[in-house]
This record gives sequence, C-alpha cells and structure tokens, in this order.
Amino acid sequence: MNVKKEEISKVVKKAVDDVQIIDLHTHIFDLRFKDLLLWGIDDLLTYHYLIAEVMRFYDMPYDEFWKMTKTEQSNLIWKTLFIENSPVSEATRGVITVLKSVGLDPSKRDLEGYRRFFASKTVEEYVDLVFKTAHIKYAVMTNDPFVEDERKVWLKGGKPDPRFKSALRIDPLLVKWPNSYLKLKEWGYDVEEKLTEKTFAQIKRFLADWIDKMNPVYMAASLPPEFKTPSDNETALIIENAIIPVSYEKNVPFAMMIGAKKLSNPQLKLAGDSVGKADINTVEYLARMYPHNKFLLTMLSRENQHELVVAARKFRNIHVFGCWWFLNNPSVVDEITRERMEMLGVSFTPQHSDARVLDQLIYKWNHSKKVIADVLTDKYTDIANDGWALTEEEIKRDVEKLFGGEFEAFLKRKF
Ligand code: HDL
Ligand code: ZN
Repeated sequence: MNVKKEEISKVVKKAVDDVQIIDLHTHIFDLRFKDLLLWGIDDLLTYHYLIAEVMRFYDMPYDEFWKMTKTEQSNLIWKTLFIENSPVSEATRGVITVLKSVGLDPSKRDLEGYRRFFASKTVEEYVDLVFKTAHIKYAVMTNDPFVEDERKVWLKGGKPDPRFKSALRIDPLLVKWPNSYLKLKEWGYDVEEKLTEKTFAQIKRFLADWIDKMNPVYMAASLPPEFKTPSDNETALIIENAIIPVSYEKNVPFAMMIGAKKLSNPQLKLAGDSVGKADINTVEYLARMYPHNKFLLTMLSRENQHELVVAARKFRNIHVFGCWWFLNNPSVVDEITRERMEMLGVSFTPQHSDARVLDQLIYKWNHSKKVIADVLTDKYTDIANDGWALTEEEIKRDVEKLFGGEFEAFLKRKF
C-alpha cells in the first residue's frame, strides 16, 4: 500500500467509525410496541436468515422445527451453525460481532452465559447500549397499519422516541387488494374492490390519514420481480392513482423495494422468500412520468444493480439506497458500492441495516462500514495520487452524506 493510501485509510476509518448513522430501513420498534421489538441472543439466533441456513443441515420435516420452542430452535441453530460447523456465513458471523461488541467473550462459546447477560439487561438499557455502540442517530422503522398489533399502538398514540422514525408500509394495499379493500371498508373508507375514481379517492384518504398519524419519513412497499407499470393490474393502478398523488401532496417519498419473490418455499415461512430480476423500465417510467415525485429505490437482484445506478444517473428524483437482504454480504456490498460511487459520486445511500433484531444494528453496520470505508479509501487514493489534495474535513463531509446526510438532503428537495 503506498504511503498516501495508509494516511487516507486512517482518516477514512476514523470518519466512518465516528459518523452518527441514519439507518433508513429497519424492522425494529420503539418501546411503545413492546414485544414487537426483538432483542438478545435467542432472537438473534432464531433470525429467519439462520433458520434458512440451519435447515440445510437436516432432513427433518419443516413442521418438526416449527413445533420447537424458541429456546429449542436457538439451541439447534447454535449447535449446528456455530459448534458443529464454523460460523462463516454473514448472519452467523454477525452474532459473534454482537457478542464481542457488547463485551462478551465469543471464544467461551457459552450460550447459557450469554443468555444470563441478556437476562440481566432491561430493554431500555439495551436500546441505549445498542444505539450507542452502533452510532445510530436514528433508525427508520417499518410500520404496517394492516398488522393489528402495530395498528393498535398507533391508535393509542404515545410519545415517540426520537431515535426511531416511522415509515408507512403499504404492501397489503398494493399486492393483496382483494383482501385489503375489505379492511379499509371495515375502517370506514368507502371503497369497493373495483378500482373506481371514488375508491382511489378513499385510498388517498386512508394514506393521508396514516401519514398524519405516523408522520412517516417515507411510504414503502416491497414489490415482486414481475412488478410493472404502466399496467392495468391493481398494484400499478393504485400506485399511479393513489400513492403517487398523495406522495407528492404530502411530500412523503415513495420507497419501492423491488424483486422479492414472496414464499418461494412456503414451508420456511418468513425465511422462504426468494429473489427475482425486476424490470428497470418500470422504475424509469415512474421517475419520468412523475418528475416532481421523489422515489427511494432499492432492488433485490444483483442483476438489477448496474441498471439501477444508470437509472439514478438519468433521474435525480430517484435516491438509491442500501444493499438489501441477499445483497447485504461483504462481497456484494463492495461490488455494488463501487459501481454506485463510480457513477453517482456521493449522491446515494450505500447501506441500511434491515435489522429485525435490535442487536443486529451493531453487526450489520460494523460489517458494512468496513466495506464502505475500503471503497472510499480506494477512490480517495486514486484522486490523491493524481494531485487532488483532500482535507480531513472534506472526507468527514462526504462520509456524513453517505451515512444519511444526502438522504436528508433528498427529502428536502422539491423537484
Ligand atoms: O420486505 C422487507 O422489508 C424485507 O427486508 C423483508 O422484511 C425480509 O424478510 C428481510 O428481513 N430482509 O432482510
Ligand atoms: Zn426490510
């Protein structure tokens, strides 16, 4: 490594270590939501990624696993993925990163001792510990008004924790309309299954009501690989006739998370979703047809990544974020972050954690920051070697943009 690179690497590492992170997509909850917030070793070990991985080592019927208690599942995962086989996958490695980061000794392999540590913590203490350890300024939740346990918390109200912001998640509205229109009727919205002007107006009222209630940073939906607009299917019609107008009127961006193939293996339940290449023409159509709307975009297929970056170059109302789900592995995060930076500079958000278990904020960010810092160091070294004199302040400025500053700037823009 030449001298310049070592010096630059030190400055980049410090800036990335110190930056207060905006985590713009997670599945964690503030304390109003009580048991919906998952945390601690047994929730870490029974993360659906590890359930998919552990089942690969057994021929037991899936139901035999599902009948186990959480502790039994956790014990099986620990034995299989950590003791009988080395924890070299990203999700198993993540558990070790968490144990070490909260002051436990992974070399002890003492699952019962780890359980005693987490049992000694209150959830309030642990939220503080995790946010401090992971340097999280705030995390954006995933808030679905169609989930009864969540809905009742929103209806009750209560003081939000400023470290948790909301995102209005509307998958059921878009991909399960034949069911969700009945829920809207029950809640007092005069909709019918047929998508008439009146029904669109009532869907817009529903969205506006929930935006007023949640004050979301954005509206979001996970959309399948076959998602297409323009189209006369319900998903496309509701997006163009309800989501997009409300998104503009309320200045609440629409986050499209495209490429998730739901329940490819239904026997794995939440762990059963897969991935498919989606149609970038749909993304470009929406950005082109609605230039005053703001779209957050993440796509699940590695094969969509390069064309998504090109689309973002063409449409400034697209903000690309995260290496989502099956892409959140160091080898892929490195490739995607490099191609994004090479075509977008710092006008994107390289990562979100997608944490489902509070503790995962620690490992998902620890692992991603290492990769992002390496990419930045290489890019800075390239220009420094050609005479571009960088200052520490400029590196700090760029890092703050990449870890949420540019996202917040995008939210403020009016196209
Ligand atoms: O739809 C989503 O937000 C996905 O992130 C799913 O929740 C998925 O199960 C997941 O947790 N991916 O990391
Ligand atoms: Zn998610």
